[in-house]
Amino acid sequence: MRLRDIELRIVRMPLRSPFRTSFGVETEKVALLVRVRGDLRGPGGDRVETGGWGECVAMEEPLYSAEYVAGAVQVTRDFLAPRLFAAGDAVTAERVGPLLAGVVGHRMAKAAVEMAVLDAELRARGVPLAEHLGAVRDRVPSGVSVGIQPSVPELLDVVAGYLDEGYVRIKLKIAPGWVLEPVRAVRERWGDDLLLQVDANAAFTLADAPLLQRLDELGLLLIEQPLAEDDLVQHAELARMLRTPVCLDESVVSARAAADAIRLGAARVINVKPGRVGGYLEARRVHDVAVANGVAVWCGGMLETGLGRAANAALAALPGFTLPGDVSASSRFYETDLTRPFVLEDGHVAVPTGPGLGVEPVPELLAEWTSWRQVLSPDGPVGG
Ligand code: NPQ
Ligand code: MG
Repeated sequence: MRLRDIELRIVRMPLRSPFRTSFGVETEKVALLVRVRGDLRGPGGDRVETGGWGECVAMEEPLYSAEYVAGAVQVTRDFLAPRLFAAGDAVTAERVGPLLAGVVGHRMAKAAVEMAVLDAELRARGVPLAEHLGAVRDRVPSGVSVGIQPSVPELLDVVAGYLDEGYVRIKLKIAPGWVLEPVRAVRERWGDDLLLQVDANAAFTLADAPLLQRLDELGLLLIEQPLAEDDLVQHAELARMLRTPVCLDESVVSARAAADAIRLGAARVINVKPGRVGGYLEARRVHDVAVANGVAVWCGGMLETGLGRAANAALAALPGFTLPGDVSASSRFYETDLTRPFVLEDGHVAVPTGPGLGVEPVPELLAEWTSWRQVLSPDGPVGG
């Protein structure tokens, strides 16, 4: 396709309740949305106009990863968009990665642009994203990520609420000082059949191995990202000291990183987040590498709006996604979602069936929640 313009929007959405992790507390979701418009040659040779949506999962501050919203805006405006406009007619979702490869890193920014181009192409062709990616399911089992709570009784109340709603798997956020007591309390209250796992968001070091070994008796599905993002070798060392499978999130920034982690013995499970690895096409390659090595994957979450949630549901429907992911209902984080809401039905989220993402922002909500916008064109920024 040929891109006519790229609109960037920062939207701010209230969270239903604060979400505390080992790296901070979030009370509001800030998302950078990318809207591309352009045209492509239709089946009859005529030019067909199309448009697509992308969502950048970078947070406002660089606490989970090095990327952050203002940086993503700047790199998109100054380095990514110009490369795509310069490619003229030759822009396809498959080509976005190669066209942007000269820019080092900034995977979340690149992922959002690729997602928008992919959505635009698929909408023009009438193909759902799930079908394009190779999905084999029409709904995906839904897990929920539970933030660090002020006390164990409050944690038990929050978990009870999610189980009543039907979530099929519970993930507890852990941090120094919030490990054994909360996890043991949840295990004792609901018994051995509860699918339970923990996520440390890189809060520990190898010196904490004796503490983490005590989780072994609690029958967890996995422990996610116990050590630092760039600590693959130490993750491998820790994995040898634990019976609980080590799952990597932050460390897996590409299919190559996934292959390295598997080879080193640093990951028996991988959390796939499309933004973190540079897009849905690279996410599928992470899936393929894992499947080829007998490693289970599941789809992570970044508090996406309905746009990213739709795409994550499509990805999670691929055959190698054998563990329930963090693709929750919209109501997990939002009173009102930007798109039609994703709901929990029998513990599952339905994979959208419409062309492309299969969902779009509700215009009034998009207008209400947009705090900043700028339109980029081949001649440079327009207004803003
Ligand atoms: C994780 N997500 O798996 C992340 C971390 C995370 C669902 O646990 C705003 C935007 C706040 C993205 C907080 C879940 C966030 C965020 C935590 C991502 O590690
Ligand atoms: Mg994580």
